[in-house]
Amino acid sequence: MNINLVTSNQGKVEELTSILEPFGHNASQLDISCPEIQASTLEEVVDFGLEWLHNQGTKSPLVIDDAGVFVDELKGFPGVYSRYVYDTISPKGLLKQMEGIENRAASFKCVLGLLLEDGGTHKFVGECNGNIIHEIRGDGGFGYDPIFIPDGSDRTFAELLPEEKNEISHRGRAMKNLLSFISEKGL
Ligand code: ITT
Repeated sequence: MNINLVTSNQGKVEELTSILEPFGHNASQLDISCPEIQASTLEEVVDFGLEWLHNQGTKSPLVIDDAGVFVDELKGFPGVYSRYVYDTISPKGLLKQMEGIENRAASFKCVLGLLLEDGGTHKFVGECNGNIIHEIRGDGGFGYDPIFIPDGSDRTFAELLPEEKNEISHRGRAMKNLLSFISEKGL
């Protein structure tokens, strides 16, 4: 299948492409920023984005990806505001907000939205639990990767090889669900 990845985020494009290609799918980026509504869940953002793209007549099949990091002690913040927090205070600023917080538990969540040529829409979710560390570590990945250690690892997402991150990440897990769906449907 030829899939359009509708995102402005290069890090997402690299990860999604490297997961799709071994399964024989071609992926190309459509650098369109969907208007993002103020919503309390990633799912609502994805539903709105899919409807908007469908109404615009954007070439399908296409995939959108909304993701964020949810810190337990901050009641899930930055969560749906992850992009805004990244652009304003950056991961360093988030570490500053977390000074003195002992419970560092956090999770990444990714919701993928799929719009098919017949107008059908589907969502796929993946999560990854772990901890926010106290400093920036590693050069790989993007976004908050240098401050997050997934459960079961002693390295941050930014210290893992891309294929190691994909194996356990929120996005990798959501993509596994999407790939099972398209293979079951014979797409
Ligand atoms: P698009 O909406 O154009 O796809 P975006 O960067 O605005 O790109 P999001 O709204 O999903 O994407 O923003 C979520 C932010 O969370 C993103 O900018 C990153 O800083 C961060 N993020 C998302 N996935 C991540 C990952 O796998 N590792 C680290 N940080 C991630």
